[in-house]
Amino acid sequence: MTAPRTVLLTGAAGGLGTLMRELLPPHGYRLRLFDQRAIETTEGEPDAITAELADKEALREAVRGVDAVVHLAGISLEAPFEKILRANIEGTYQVYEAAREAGVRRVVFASSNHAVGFTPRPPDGSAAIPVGTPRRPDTYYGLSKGFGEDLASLYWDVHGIETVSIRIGSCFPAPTSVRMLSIWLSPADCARLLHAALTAPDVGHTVVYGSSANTRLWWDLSSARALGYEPQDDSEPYAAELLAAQGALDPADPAHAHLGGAFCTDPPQWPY
Ligand code: NAI
Ligand code: 15L
Repeated sequence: MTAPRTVLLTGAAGGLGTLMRELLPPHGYRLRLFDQRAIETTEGEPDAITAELADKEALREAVRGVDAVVHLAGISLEAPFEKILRANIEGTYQVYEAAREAGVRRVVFASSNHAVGFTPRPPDGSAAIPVGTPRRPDTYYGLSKGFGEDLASLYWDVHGIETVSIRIGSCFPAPTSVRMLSIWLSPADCARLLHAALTAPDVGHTVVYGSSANTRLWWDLSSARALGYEPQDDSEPYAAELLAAQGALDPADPAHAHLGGAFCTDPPQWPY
Protein backbone atom coordinates (compact mmCIF):
# COMPACT_ATOMS: atom_id res chain seq x y z
CA MET A 1 0.00 0.00 0.00
CA THR A 2 1.24 3.50 -0.76
CA ALA A 3 1.76 5.80 2.21
CA PRO A 4 -1.53 7.47 3.17
CA ARG A 5 -1.38 11.21 3.04
CA THR A 6 -4.92 12.45 3.64
CA VAL A 7 -6.31 11.00 6.82
CA LEU A 8 -9.72 11.37 8.41
CA LEU A 9 -9.30 11.95 12.15
CA THR A 10 -12.54 11.22 14.02
CA GLY A 11 -12.80 12.50 17.57
CA ALA A 12 -10.60 15.42 16.57
CA ALA A 13 -12.03 17.74 19.26
CA GLY A 14 -11.16 15.33 22.09
CA GLY A 15 -8.05 15.19 24.27
CA LEU A 16 -6.14 12.79 22.05
CA GLY A 17 -7.50 14.28 18.83
CA THR A 18 -6.35 17.74 19.83
CA LEU A 19 -2.85 16.43 20.58
CA MET A 20 -2.69 14.51 17.31
CA ARG A 21 -3.77 17.53 15.27
CA GLU A 22 -0.45 19.05 16.24
CA LEU A 23 1.75 15.94 16.28
CA LEU A 24 0.61 13.95 13.21
CA PRO A 25 1.10 16.50 10.39
CA PRO A 26 4.90 16.57 10.89
CA HIS A 27 4.87 12.87 9.96
CA GLY A 28 3.50 13.91 6.56
CA TYR A 29 -0.29 13.94 6.89
CA ARG A 30 -3.08 16.24 5.88
CA LEU A 31 -5.88 15.77 8.36
CA ARG A 32 -9.60 16.01 7.76
CA LEU A 33 -11.24 16.51 11.14
CA PHE A 34 -14.53 15.02 12.33
CA ASP A 35 -16.28 15.43 15.67
CA GLN A 36 -19.75 16.08 17.06
CA ARG A 37 -18.23 19.13 18.76
CA ALA A 38 -17.35 22.11 16.60
CA ILE A 39 -13.64 22.55 15.86
CA GLU A 40 -12.01 25.80 14.99
CA THR A 41 -9.43 24.96 12.35
CA THR A 42 -6.07 26.63 12.27
CA GLU A 43 -3.97 27.45 9.22
CA GLY A 44 -2.94 24.32 7.32
CA GLU A 45 -5.90 22.23 8.49
CA PRO A 46 -8.04 21.70 5.41
CA ASP A 47 -11.46 21.10 6.81
CA ALA A 48 -13.48 20.11 9.81
CA ILE A 49 -16.83 18.37 9.82
CA THR A 50 -19.15 18.78 12.77
CA ALA A 51 -21.44 15.77 12.94
CA GLU A 52 -22.33 12.69 14.93
CA LEU A 53 -21.10 9.27 13.86
CA ALA A 54 -24.79 8.37 13.45
CA ASP A 55 -25.03 10.86 10.57
CA LYS A 56 -24.35 8.56 7.61
CA GLU A 57 -24.37 11.32 5.02
CA ALA A 58 -21.80 13.35 6.94
CA LEU A 59 -19.57 10.29 7.36
CA ARG A 60 -19.85 9.49 3.65
CA GLU A 61 -18.72 13.02 2.90
CA ALA A 62 -15.94 12.76 5.47
CA VAL A 63 -14.34 9.62 4.05
CA ARG A 64 -14.52 10.73 0.41
CA GLY A 65 -10.99 10.87 -1.02
CA VAL A 66 -9.12 10.01 2.17
CA ASP A 67 -6.33 7.41 2.19
CA ALA A 68 -7.04 6.17 5.70
CA VAL A 69 -9.11 6.74 8.82
CA VAL A 70 -7.84 7.19 12.38
CA HIS A 71 -10.96 6.46 14.41
CA LEU A 72 -10.80 8.08 17.85
CA ALA A 73 -14.39 9.30 18.24
CA GLY A 74 -16.56 7.76 20.89
CA ILE A 75 -17.30 7.75 24.57
CA SER A 76 -13.95 7.36 26.30
CA LEU A 77 -15.04 6.32 29.82
CA GLU A 78 -17.77 4.13 31.31
CA ALA A 79 -21.33 5.24 30.53
CA PRO A 80 -24.84 3.74 30.42
CA PHE A 81 -25.06 0.90 27.93
CA GLU A 82 -27.46 2.74 25.59
CA LYS A 83 -24.96 5.58 25.16
CA ILE A 84 -22.05 3.21 24.56
CA LEU A 85 -24.19 1.30 22.07
CA ARG A 86 -24.94 4.40 20.04
CA ALA A 87 -21.53 6.11 20.05
CA ASN A 88 -19.03 3.25 20.24
CA ILE A 89 -20.75 0.19 18.81
CA GLU A 90 -23.10 1.63 16.17
CA GLY A 91 -20.75 4.58 15.59
CA THR A 92 -17.77 2.36 14.81
CA TYR A 93 -19.93 0.22 12.52
CA GLN A 94 -20.93 3.36 10.59
CA VAL A 95 -17.26 4.33 10.20
CA TYR A 96 -16.45 0.92 8.68
CA GLU A 97 -19.48 1.02 6.40
CA ALA A 98 -18.54 4.47 5.14
CA ALA A 99 -14.94 3.30 4.60
CA ARG A 100 -16.13 0.22 2.72
CA GLU A 101 -18.43 2.21 0.44
CA ALA A 102 -15.68 4.74 -0.32
CA GLY A 103 -12.97 2.12 -0.91
CA VAL A 104 -10.77 3.25 2.00
CA ARG A 105 -8.21 0.50 2.62
CA ARG A 106 -6.77 1.30 6.07
CA VAL A 107 -8.25 2.14 9.47
CA VAL A 108 -6.48 2.69 12.77
CA PHE A 109 -8.89 1.97 15.59
CA ALA A 110 -8.48 3.44 19.08
CA SER A 111 -9.12 0.37 21.21
CA SER A 112 -8.30 0.44 24.90
CA ASN A 113 -6.57 -1.47 27.67
CA HIS A 114 -10.09 -1.78 29.12
CA ALA A 115 -10.90 -4.48 26.52
CA VAL A 116 -8.68 -6.66 28.72
CA GLY A 117 -9.05 -4.62 31.93
CA PHE A 118 -9.80 -7.54 34.27
CA THR A 119 -6.48 -9.18 33.43
CA PRO A 120 -4.53 -9.49 36.71
CA ARG A 121 -1.79 -6.90 37.04
CA PRO A 122 1.62 -8.53 36.35
CA PRO A 123 4.89 -7.48 38.02
CA ASP A 124 6.16 -4.06 36.98
CA GLY A 125 8.59 -4.31 34.08
CA SER A 126 7.60 -7.88 33.22
CA ALA A 127 5.94 -6.83 29.93
CA ALA A 128 4.06 -10.06 30.51
CA ILE A 129 0.59 -9.53 29.05
CA PRO A 130 0.50 -10.80 25.47
CA VAL A 131 -1.71 -9.31 22.82
CA GLY A 132 -3.46 -12.69 22.60
CA THR A 133 -4.54 -12.64 26.23
CA PRO A 134 -8.26 -13.47 26.52
CA ARG A 135 -10.54 -10.45 26.46
CA ARG A 136 -11.68 -9.47 29.94
CA PRO A 137 -13.58 -6.19 29.55
CA ASP A 138 -13.97 -4.22 32.75
CA THR A 139 -16.89 -2.02 31.66
CA TYR A 140 -19.47 -1.63 28.87
CA TYR A 141 -16.88 0.80 27.52
CA GLY A 142 -14.21 -1.95 27.44
CA LEU A 143 -16.75 -4.32 25.89
CA SER A 144 -17.35 -1.82 23.06
CA LYS A 145 -13.60 -1.79 22.35
CA GLY A 146 -13.60 -5.57 22.03
CA PHE A 147 -16.52 -5.18 19.61
CA GLY A 148 -14.51 -2.66 17.59
CA GLU A 149 -11.57 -5.07 17.37
CA ASP A 150 -13.86 -7.86 16.17
CA LEU A 151 -15.56 -5.56 13.67
CA ALA A 152 -12.10 -4.70 12.32
CA SER A 153 -11.33 -8.39 11.99
CA LEU A 154 -14.61 -8.97 10.12
CA TYR A 155 -14.04 -6.09 7.70
CA TRP A 156 -10.55 -7.40 6.95
CA ASP A 157 -11.70 -10.96 6.30
CA VAL A 158 -14.82 -10.03 4.32
CA HIS A 159 -13.99 -6.68 2.71
CA GLY A 160 -10.18 -6.50 2.72
CA ILE A 161 -10.05 -3.32 4.82
CA GLU A 162 -6.90 -3.41 6.95
CA THR A 163 -6.91 -2.22 10.55
CA VAL A 164 -4.44 -1.76 13.34
CA SER A 165 -6.37 -1.82 16.62
CA ILE A 166 -4.34 -0.03 19.28
CA ARG A 167 -5.16 -0.92 22.89
CA ILE A 168 -4.11 2.44 24.19
CA GLY A 169 -2.91 2.65 27.78
CA SER A 170 -3.09 6.21 29.13
CA CYS A 171 -2.27 8.89 26.59
CA PHE A 172 -1.96 12.23 28.32
CA PRO A 173 0.82 14.82 28.37
CA ALA A 174 2.17 13.22 31.58
CA PRO A 175 1.24 10.21 33.75
CA THR A 176 -0.91 11.25 36.73
CA SER A 177 -1.08 8.00 38.70
CA VAL A 178 1.18 5.14 39.76
CA ARG A 179 -0.79 2.80 37.49
CA MET A 180 -0.09 5.06 34.53
CA LEU A 181 3.65 4.63 35.06
CA SER A 182 3.21 1.15 33.54
CA ILE A 183 0.85 2.01 30.69
CA TRP A 184 1.61 5.62 29.77
CA LEU A 185 1.73 6.51 26.07
CA SER A 186 3.36 9.88 25.57
CA PRO A 187 1.64 12.02 22.94
CA ALA A 188 4.80 12.04 20.80
CA ASP A 189 4.99 8.22 20.95
CA CYS A 190 1.28 8.08 20.12
CA ALA A 191 1.95 10.01 16.91
CA ARG A 192 4.87 7.64 16.16
CA LEU A 193 2.63 4.63 16.72
CA LEU A 194 -0.17 6.03 14.55
CA HIS A 195 2.37 6.72 11.80
CA ALA A 196 3.63 3.13 12.01
CA ALA A 197 0.05 1.81 11.98
CA LEU A 198 -0.79 3.92 8.93
CA THR A 199 2.26 2.93 6.90
CA ALA A 200 3.27 -0.65 7.83
CA PRO A 201 2.56 -3.01 4.92
CA ASP A 202 0.22 -5.98 5.07
CA VAL A 203 -1.21 -5.54 8.55
CA GLY A 204 -4.48 -7.40 7.87
CA HIS A 205 -6.02 -6.97 11.27
CA THR A 206 -3.30 -6.45 13.85
CA VAL A 207 -3.85 -5.75 17.55
CA VAL A 208 -1.13 -3.91 19.44
CA TYR A 209 -0.74 -2.32 22.84
CA GLY A 210 -0.14 1.40 22.83
CA SER A 211 2.40 2.66 25.33
CA SER A 212 5.79 4.23 25.57
CA ALA A 213 8.91 2.19 26.45
CA ASN A 214 8.11 2.40 30.15
CA THR A 215 10.53 0.83 32.61
CA ARG A 216 7.49 -0.55 34.52
CA LEU A 217 5.72 -1.91 31.42
CA TRP A 218 2.98 -4.52 32.01
CA TRP A 219 2.42 -5.67 28.44
CA ASP A 220 4.21 -6.96 25.40
CA LEU A 221 4.96 -4.25 22.83
CA SER A 222 6.39 -6.62 20.21
CA SER A 223 3.40 -6.50 17.82
CA ALA A 224 3.63 -2.69 17.84
CA ARG A 225 7.39 -2.81 17.27
CA ALA A 226 6.82 -5.23 14.37
CA LEU A 227 4.94 -2.40 12.62
CA GLY A 228 8.09 -0.28 12.83
CA TYR A 229 7.09 1.58 16.01
CA GLU A 230 10.08 2.72 18.03
CA PRO A 231 8.94 4.36 21.26
CA GLN A 232 11.24 7.12 22.51
CA ASP A 233 9.72 7.94 25.89
CA ASP A 234 9.59 6.34 29.35
CA SER A 235 7.42 7.36 32.32
CA GLU A 236 10.21 6.65 34.81
CA PRO A 237 11.21 10.30 35.39
CA TYR A 238 7.70 10.78 36.89
CA ALA A 239 7.94 7.75 39.20
CA ALA A 240 9.52 9.17 42.34
CA GLU A 241 7.05 12.03 42.64
CA LEU A 242 3.96 9.91 41.94
CA LEU A 243 5.05 7.14 44.33
CA ALA A 244 5.77 9.67 47.06
CA ALA A 245 2.34 11.25 46.62
CA GLN A 246 0.22 8.11 46.09
CA GLY A 247 2.20 5.14 47.45
CA ALA A 248 2.77 1.83 45.69
CA LEU A 249 -0.15 -0.11 44.19
CA ASP A 250 -1.80 -2.36 46.79
CA PRO A 251 -2.71 -5.84 45.46
CA ALA A 252 -5.48 -6.10 48.10
CA ASP A 253 -7.20 -2.99 46.72
CA PRO A 254 -9.61 -4.01 43.92
CA ALA A 255 -8.83 -0.74 42.14
CA HIS A 256 -5.14 -1.73 41.97
CA ALA A 257 -5.28 -5.47 41.31
CA HIS A 258 -6.04 -5.46 37.60
CA LEU A 259 -4.77 -3.88 34.42
CA GLY A 260 -7.87 -1.68 34.18
CA GLY A 261 -7.31 -0.05 37.58
CA ALA A 262 -10.34 1.71 39.01
CA PHE A 263 -12.46 0.79 35.97
CA CYS A 264 -12.59 -2.63 37.68
CA THR A 265 -14.56 -1.41 40.68
CA ASP A 266 -18.34 -1.25 40.67
CA PRO A 267 -19.07 1.55 40.01
CA PRO A 268 -15.76 2.65 38.52
CA GLN A 269 -13.97 5.08 40.84
CA TRP A 270 -12.23 8.13 39.49
CA PRO A 271 -9.51 9.17 39.17
CA TYR A 272 -7.78 6.06 37.91
P1 NAI B 1 -12.23 12.26 24.51
O1 NAI B 1 -13.47 11.88 25.25
O2 NAI B 1 -11.43 13.41 24.99
O3 NAI B 1 -12.59 12.53 22.98
C1 NAI B 1 -13.54 11.77 22.26
C2 NAI B 1 -14.12 12.67 21.18
O4 NAI B 1 -15.07 11.90 20.45
C3 NAI B 1 -14.84 13.90 21.74
O5 NAI B 1 -14.35 15.08 21.15
C4 NAI B 1 -16.29 13.66 21.39
O6 NAI B 1 -17.01 14.85 21.08
C5 NAI B 1 -16.18 12.73 20.19
N1 NAI B 1 -17.37 11.90 20.08
C6 NAI B 1 -17.91 11.11 21.03
N2 NAI B 1 -19.02 10.51 20.57
C7 NAI B 1 -19.18 10.94 19.30
C8 NAI B 1 -20.15 10.67 18.30
N3 NAI B 1 -21.19 9.86 18.52
N4 NAI B 1 -20.01 11.29 17.10
C9 NAI B 1 -18.98 12.15 16.87
N5 NAI B 1 -18.03 12.42 17.77
C10 NAI B 1 -18.12 11.82 18.97
O7 NAI B 1 -11.34 10.93 24.45
P2 NAI B 1 -9.78 10.81 24.17
O8 NAI B 1 -9.06 10.68 25.43
O9 NAI B 1 -9.38 11.84 23.19
O10 NAI B 1 -9.73 9.37 23.46
C11 NAI B 1 -9.86 9.23 22.06
C12 NAI B 1 -10.13 7.76 21.74
O11 NAI B 1 -9.07 6.97 22.23
C13 NAI B 1 -11.40 7.22 22.39
O12 NAI B 1 -12.00 6.31 21.48
C14 NAI B 1 -10.90 6.49 23.61
O13 NAI B 1 -11.78 5.45 23.97
C15 NAI B 1 -9.57 5.98 23.11
N6 NAI B 1 -8.63 5.79 24.21
C16 NAI B 1 -8.06 6.89 24.82
C17 NAI B 1 -7.17 6.70 25.84
C18 NAI B 1 -6.47 7.87 26.46
O14 NAI B 1 -5.62 7.62 27.34
N7 NAI B 1 -6.72 9.10 26.08
C19 NAI B 1 -6.86 5.36 26.36
C20 NAI B 1 -7.52 4.29 25.65
C21 NAI B 1 -8.36 4.51 24.62
C1 15L C 1 -9.14 4.76 28.55
O1 15L C 1 -9.57 3.91 27.78
C2 15L C 1 -9.73 6.11 28.64
O2 15L C 1 -10.27 6.55 27.42
C3 15L C 1 -8.76 7.14 29.17
O3 15L C 1 -9.48 8.32 29.52
C4 15L C 1 -8.02 6.59 30.39
O4 15L C 1 -8.96 6.35 31.39
C5 15L C 1 -7.30 5.31 30.05
O5 15L C 1 -8.18 4.38 29.44
C6 15L C 1 -6.67 4.63 31.26
O6 15L C 1 -6.86 3.44 31.43
O7 15L C 1 -5.94 5.32 31.98
